[in-house]
Parts: sequence; structure tokens; C-alpha cells
Amino acid sequence: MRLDALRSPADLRTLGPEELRLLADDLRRRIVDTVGRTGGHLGSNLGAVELTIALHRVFESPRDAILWDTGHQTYVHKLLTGRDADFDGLRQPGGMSGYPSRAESSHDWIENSHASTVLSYAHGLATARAATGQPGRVVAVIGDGSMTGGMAFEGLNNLGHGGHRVTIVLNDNGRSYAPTVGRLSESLIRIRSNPTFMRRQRHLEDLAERLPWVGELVERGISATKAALREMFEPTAFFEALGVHYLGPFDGHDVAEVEDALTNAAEFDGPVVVHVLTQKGRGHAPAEQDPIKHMHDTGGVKPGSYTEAFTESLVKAAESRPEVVAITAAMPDSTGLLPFRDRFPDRCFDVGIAEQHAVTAAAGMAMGGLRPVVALYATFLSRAFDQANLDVGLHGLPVVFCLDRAGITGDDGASHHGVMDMVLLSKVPGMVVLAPSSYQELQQMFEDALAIDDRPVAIRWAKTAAPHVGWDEVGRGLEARRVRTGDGSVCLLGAGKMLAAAVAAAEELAADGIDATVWDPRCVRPLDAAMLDDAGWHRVVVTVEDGFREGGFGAGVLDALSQRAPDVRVSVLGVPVAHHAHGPADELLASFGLDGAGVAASVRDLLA
Ligand SMILES: Cc1ncc(C[n+]2csc(CCOP(=O)(O)OP(=O)(O)O)c2C)c(N)n1
Repeated sequence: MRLDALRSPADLRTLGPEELRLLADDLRRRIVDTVGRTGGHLGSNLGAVELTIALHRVFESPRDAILWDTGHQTYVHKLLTGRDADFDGLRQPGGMSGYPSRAESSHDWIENSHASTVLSYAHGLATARAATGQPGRVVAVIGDGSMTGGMAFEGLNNLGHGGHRVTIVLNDNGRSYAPTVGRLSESLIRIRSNPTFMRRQRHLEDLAERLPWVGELVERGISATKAALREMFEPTAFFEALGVHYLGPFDGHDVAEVEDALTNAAEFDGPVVVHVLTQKGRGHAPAEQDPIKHMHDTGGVKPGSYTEAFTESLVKAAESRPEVVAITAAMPDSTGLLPFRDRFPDRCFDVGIAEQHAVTAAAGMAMGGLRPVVALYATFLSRAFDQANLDVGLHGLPVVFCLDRAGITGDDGASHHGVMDMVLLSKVPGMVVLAPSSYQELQQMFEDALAIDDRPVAIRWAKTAAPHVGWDEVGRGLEARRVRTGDGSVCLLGAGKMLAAAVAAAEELAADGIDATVWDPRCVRPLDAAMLDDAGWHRVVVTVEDGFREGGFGAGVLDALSQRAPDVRVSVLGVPVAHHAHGPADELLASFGLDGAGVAASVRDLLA
């Protein structure tokens, strides 16, 4: 049976080894072809083909809940659960999500994409099933990268304590985006690379299989010899010490081997880890060979992008300031840190997928006299809000947060839009929040941020290409910059990338005889008094931002003007507070009225 003949995961159980091999080939071809057109996470999915087949042969989804951590590796799961026909629309407007989606299928339990959550969901679901007597097993699939996140350790600890029957599949390919870092992953690597262990392990298992009392022994952790062997390797001891039984490692590209392991594990009365070794990009030479370019949807750093402006500024600052260090949460490539790491390997810290730890570690570094630059995607900073507020903010520590992918990000959907950073960070007392509108502006802001040594600064920018401007069109410090002087009727304030929409609106309005003033606020927090005074002289003030319209930049302007100039009409334009699906960023922004035409239309409505 080939992929197009497959009607449900149950059909998989009728297939023999050769048919399974052909099916795996079909799946890989389908994924390579589609992702070539749509973009997406290629390597992770190619590495999970056999594992996903085995999972669906052993477990009866959706009665047995298969939960995927992060969810970026679920293309095979989608294809095996009746979504082959829709797969062409992967990540396309109105089409299939790049992550599990409850609206798409009853086989998808979690709407995710932020890592390291699955063990907590699994504990919760298993607790509920035990409490209510519902049938069905709970299976949690988590990568070695996602295992580095604090929540994963919290979940594991609680699973061991709770003792519910949960099968945890540790999908270990040795990589996160970059190679996974951390003590546990080093131990996992030692296991992967120790042929003696692997050989003995296999031998013992062969032996065990031939013995009649094997089932019972498997349940108890098999033989003393094997247990002793395992003690040499920390992961076993690590999991077992937490009360979670460990089985493995197994070849994650051998369907039969993984099936056996999963079947054995499912019999175990308590939480059990099945450690499978897989290869990212498996079966597609370019993805196997180029670890960064083909393995993830990172896209690399585009020439002329805001990210590139940051990279340049960081390297330049680091040359003259030895105290400048950079921290990444497992994303050195897509946050633009690779050139810095190449130049200053001892000053670049990859802490794993651990944003909370990254921020508090930055606080510690700043206390010790370093100048840490924390490079994160805006969406992932939400995780570390408490740490930014108290561990950094309360101490007035000079940590520079560099937030990439701020605003509407596009193809990755609800969990990836950076729409909360201005809302959250503007509530941290003392925090400076900057939003550059051009390549050069970002460079200036980075320099200015390093000059502030008594409080944290955040600089947030969009994924897009950055406008390039002359140095005469760049502001300074925390000052706003007037871009256009109008006749006093309308004042437009466009934060960061949205300055372009404000300028476009002003040009459109000029054709109607409405002469608008435009400001580039630059500093979202604190707001520049000169800008507020000038805005207050206008009849109508319109703010434009690509974050949530409630509680962000515009809300701050509205509040300030309500005190300074109570008669002025203020309209706040921003992203409606909702979980917005994926789609091209500019189309989504236009649909919220956040392009030149939309802003101009709002102004006309206000003046009418
Ligand atoms: C909280 C959080 N930070 C960063 C990311 C970005 N991210 C997506 S996938 C990934 C790597 C995941 O590695 P792993 O769990 O080993 O899965 P693999 O892709 O190797 O199968 C990262 C860092 C994320 N999804 N969530």
C-alpha cells in the first residue's frame, strides 16, 4: 500500500516490512517536494518517518493520545492521519498549519510550537484519564533539544512522582537547531557513539528475546548485567533517579525495533522513556549534509535584514568592549549570532531551549560586570517575562534584549507572532523599549543601548528586509524623530517597521489635501516628551504598531495624551487581541488595516 491508498493509521498494521519501506520512501518524497515549495521544517520530519510509522502501528490514535513536543516534526503524522490530500497547502494562506492543529484533526491534541511542554501535557492528561477511568494510553514524543527546556525537567520530575503510565519517546538526533548543548545531551551523545554499549545492548536483547521469562524481566528492567552496564551512562541513572524507567537506545529508523520497544514500554506500569536514535534529514542528501541550511526553517540571515544590522553591530561593539557577551536559547543561527560566535567563541553562550534560564543567567552576568546581549525571537521572550521583570528589571541590570521576529511573522502562525513583547516589556518598570524603522536606526540603537548602564533595554525588530537610510535620517538616544511636518490636522506615529505604513498613509492623504505630520517614535518606552507635545497640538493622533493594540505602544500614547492634551482625539491601530493563524505577514497586517491604505482609511474616518 502506498501513501495515497492509506485511509487511516489502522491500515498501517496490515503492511509488511517491504511495504513499510516503500511507504517510508513515499513519505520522504512527499515531504521533500512539498517543503521545497512551501518552506517548513525539513530535517526534523525526515528524521521522524520510521518513528511515526511505528507509533501509529503500536498505538491506536486518537484513543491513545500521541502528543508531540514543539510540533514542528508532525508532517508524517499528518500524512498518516488522513491529510495527504491537503498537504499541498502546508503553511499556505487558508491551508494546513505547519504544527498540530485541533481544527484539522482529532489526532492532534496540542496546538503548539513553543518547546518543552509535552511532558506536562502528558502528566495532566494521564492524571485526568486515571481520575475519570477513561481508556487509552498517553504517549509523549520529545526531541533531545526540547529536553533541555526547564519545563521538560519539571514535567519529568512530576511524572516520576505521579507514577502514571506514560510512554515518553526521546527522539534523539543530537541536534536542536544547532547541535544540542547540555550535560544530559553530552551523556546521550556518549551513548550514541559507544559501539560496545550498543553491541552489548543488542546482544543482551537478542538473548533476552529467546528466553521464556523475558516479558516479566523486561518489566522489571531486565538483567542485572544490563542494569550495571547502564549505570555507566548517566541518562539511565538520571531518568531512573527521577522515577522514570529507561529503555534504549534503539535505532529510530528500524520500524520493527522501535515497535518492539514501544510495545514493551506500553506494558510498563508507570512512566517510561524509550530512547530512539534518529538522524536529522535522513534520506535526503542535502538535508543530511548541511546541518543548518536544510535542517530547519531558519532561513538564515538575509542580507539587508534587521537581523544582519544587529549582527554587524554586535560584532563591532564586541571588538572594542570585551565585556560584551551574547546568549542564545538554542538558536545561534536564526538570531544572527554565528558571525559573533565565530569571532568570539568564548563570549557566545548557547544555553539550550531555555529562555527563562537565559534571562536570569544574563542577570547574573550583568551583576558580575559583563554586558549580556540576549538574542531571542520576540514570541519566546513571553516565556521569560517574570525573569525579565524581576531578575533583570527589579535589579536595574543592564541587559540588552535583542528581539527578532517581532510583530506578525507569517507562516508559522499563532504561536510565532511577536505581538506581546511591547505589551509585556512596557510594564517592566525602568525598561527601555526601542523599535528601529531602518537598518541604520537599529545600529544606532544598539550602540545607544550599550551606553545605558543602569537598566535593561529591549530592541525589537521584524523579520523583514530593513529600509536603508542615510545617517541624517537616524535619531539618537531615546528621542523620537519627526519625519514629516503637516498642517496640524493629523499626526501619525508609526512604531518600528510600521513607520513605513504611516509614511505611505501620509502620502496617500496628501493627494486628498490632508497634510499629516509623521513621527518615528523610536522609543516605545519611555515616550519622548517632545513627540507627545507636538502630537498634542494636532486635531487627531493615530498610532500604528504591529503588536497587540491593547496595552502596547499606542495605549501608552493614549494614556500620556489623556493627561497632556485631553481634547485631542487619539486612535490606536494595532493587531486585534486574538490568536491569529498563519499567512503572509503583509497580507495579515493589511487585513488588520495596518498598511498605508488601511491607516489612511482610518484617518479619513476619524476626520469625517
Ligand atoms: C520555547 C522555544 N524556543 C525556541 C524554539 C525554536 N525551535 C523550534 S524547533 C527547535 C529545535 C528542537 O530540537 P529537538 O527538540 O531536538 O527536535 P528536532 O528538530 O531535533 O527533531 C527550536 C530551538 C521553540 N520552538 N520553542
